[in-house]
This record gives sequence, structure tokens and C-alpha cells, in this order.
Amino acid sequence: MPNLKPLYLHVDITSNFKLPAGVILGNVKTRRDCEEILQQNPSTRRKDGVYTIYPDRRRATRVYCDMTTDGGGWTVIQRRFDGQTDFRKKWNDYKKGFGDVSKEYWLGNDLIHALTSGRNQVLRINMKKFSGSMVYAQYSRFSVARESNKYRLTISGYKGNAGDMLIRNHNLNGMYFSTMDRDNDASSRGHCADSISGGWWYKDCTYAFLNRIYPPSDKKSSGFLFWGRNFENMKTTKMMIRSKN
Ligand SMILES: [Ca+2]
Repeated sequence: MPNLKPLYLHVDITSNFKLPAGVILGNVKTRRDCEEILQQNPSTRRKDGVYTIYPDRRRATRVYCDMTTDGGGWTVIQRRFDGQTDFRKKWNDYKKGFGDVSKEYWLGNDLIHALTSGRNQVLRINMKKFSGSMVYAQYSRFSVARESNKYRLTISGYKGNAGDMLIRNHNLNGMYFSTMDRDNDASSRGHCADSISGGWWYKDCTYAFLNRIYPPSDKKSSGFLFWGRNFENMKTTKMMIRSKN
């Protein structure tokens, strides 16, 4: 019998190939939102910025991710800070979204529906006052119905220090979305989303209206973006969602 020595074979395999345009590698498409990006890539923590997500697991969309606030992983659906984006838009604009995701924008009601349907999402609203102080309102349950149900709002479970203006002061749970060209509010007095207003969920108008005209300075005017029973105008707003409360 020949003495058969064991054979050790060491093989390095390197594949180097170019993907045709449109092909997505691996599990990138499983990144449905900013929270999943953070879970899959923990090094994105504290790196706020624009990322690509797949809200319906198919189509890509760019969105701003807050990877800092309370552990991060927030998908931003609305952001305002300088008044450069006009929020006086019609139903179809709010449906599709508008603005620049690296600046001010509304993500779009169809996408917000896709991100909030069939699973629990938390809504957090970060706001900065003209005095410089930061406040927030957080709701443990937030979802937006499909267009055929007029983007009906489901919201509950407030915590925060900004005051609860979406439930306790004027309950918007179950209210429909309205724009200047669609009056779906529950007000008998008229049309809350009038021609100077942006789209929002209304009952009998509101104590919180973050899509109204950007305020030029520190005021207490219901004619501008405001939060609170005294209509305090806010300097910056950020509405964002994730699953973790
Ligand atoms: Ca009305």
C-alpha cells in the first residue's frame, strides 16, 4: 500500500463581476425603512442623512433617516426648517409627496400608508421653538389608511413634553386627510384645509398644524405652522416613524 498523505488544498475564491443596471444585490430590498437599515448596519447609528428604502419591498425611494434621536432608526415623513418648500399643495401632491428629501419635504401619503399598514408604527414629532428649546410628542400607535379610505388616521398613546394636540386637545383619531382641493374634515363650519393651508387630518380644524405656511418669526398665529392651544409657531419640525416605542 502506498503511503497516502493527506492532501491539504487551500483555495481562495474571489469573484469579480459587474451587475447589470437594476439588479439589486443580496438583501438590500429587505430594507423597508430606516429602522431596518440601522438593524442591518449598526454603523449607521448617529449618521443622519438620506438613504434608499423599499417601503413595499419592491420600489426604491429616497428618504431622510434620523439615526440619532432616542437610539435612531426613524424614517422621516415630514421635515421643515427654513420655509424653502411650499406646503400649499393639492391632494395629488400630498399623495405622491413633494420637496427635497435632503431638505424640506412631505414623503407622500401612499408611502406613509405603505410604511404603516399591517404593522405597528410609532410616530414621533420633534420640534424646535424659536426660543431654541426642543420639544417632542410621541404616539405609540400611528397608521394611515389607503387613498380609497381618504388616508384615514389611526393614532393613540401619547407621551412627550410638547403637549398632546392630536388626541387630548382635538381628537384626530379616525379623521380623514384634507387638502385645499378636498374637504374631508368633520367641520360644519367650512373647509379647514383652505387655500392658504397645507394638507392635514382635520376634525373641526385643529390645534396642531405642521404643514401650514412656514412662520417668518416667533409668533402665535394660526396662520402659520403651529403646535398648541395658543397656536405657538415652531421653527423646525420633524415627523418620523419606527416600530420601537
Ligand atoms: Ca367641511
